[in-house]
Amino acid sequence: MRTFTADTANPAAICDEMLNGPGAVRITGLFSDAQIADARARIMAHSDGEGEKVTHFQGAAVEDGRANLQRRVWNLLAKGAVFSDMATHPVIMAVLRRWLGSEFIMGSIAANRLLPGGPGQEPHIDFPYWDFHAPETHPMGLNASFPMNAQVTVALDPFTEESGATAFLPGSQKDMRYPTAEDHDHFYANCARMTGAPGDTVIFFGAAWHCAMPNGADHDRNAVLINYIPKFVKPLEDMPGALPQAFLDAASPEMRQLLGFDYKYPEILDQADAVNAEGIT
Ligand SMILES: O=C(O)CCC(=O)C(=O)O
Ligand SMILES: [Fe+2]
Repeated sequence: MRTFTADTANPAAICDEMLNGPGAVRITGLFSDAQIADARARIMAHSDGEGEKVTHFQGAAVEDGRANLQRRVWNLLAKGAVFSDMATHPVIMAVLRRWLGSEFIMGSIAANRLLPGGPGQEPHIDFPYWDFHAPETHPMGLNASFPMNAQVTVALDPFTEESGATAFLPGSQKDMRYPTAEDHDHFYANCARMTGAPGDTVIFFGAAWHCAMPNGADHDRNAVLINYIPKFVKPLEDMPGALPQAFLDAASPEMRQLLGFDYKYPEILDQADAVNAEGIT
């Protein structure tokens, strides 16, 4: 996995790594220590104080009663301005404009906190491919020749092999397939790890097989996970529905784009202005 800095984060080079290379890159130096500390404190407080939340790819942990050692905090935009700053970071936006088209949107922004002793996840691919274990529910021929997903992971604690840094199988994004149980041995034997220091950021194509790994360290392993999708894909989280009106009213142009406000469909066309609304003339 190549490492870029805020200064060297060339969108074309990064997109080539994501599509044709391992599928993931690391970018260092995007966030200040104060931003990371602020984000971490908010996530710790929300995941201490709230009851269990919906989770995914955790079937085995639910069965053995350890699901509560991996905690989700959803709808992060409502939980601190620092999360809006992360989601709209100009270096990330520049990469994603090239990757998903200039009018891309955000599908979800959540935290994943792995407590010490916390379990890993099942190897998987991410939304909107996350139910591709039932490929017949998707269009025939769906493949990874073009992206409909980008994942951004911001590490808020040391991401080490011991603490459960995300594992991924380099190159697996090229073969659009949900990993089966028979694939797991190959995955664990050949995976790379998204290790890094607090503040390091990984951008990856969520069609690559990946998962959180068990946390064997003595500290929590927190991360902000952001899902981005093209403008025409239905988002995972209903963010406009979950955010206060004051947040929506004050949203920056970048945030309005991420919330889908620049792409108005579906619309009741019977009630739309009687104009020619699409076409080149
Ligand atoms: O927290 C991690 O390391 C990965 C989480 C993940 O892949 C997911 O929840 O989809
Ligand atoms: Fe994932």
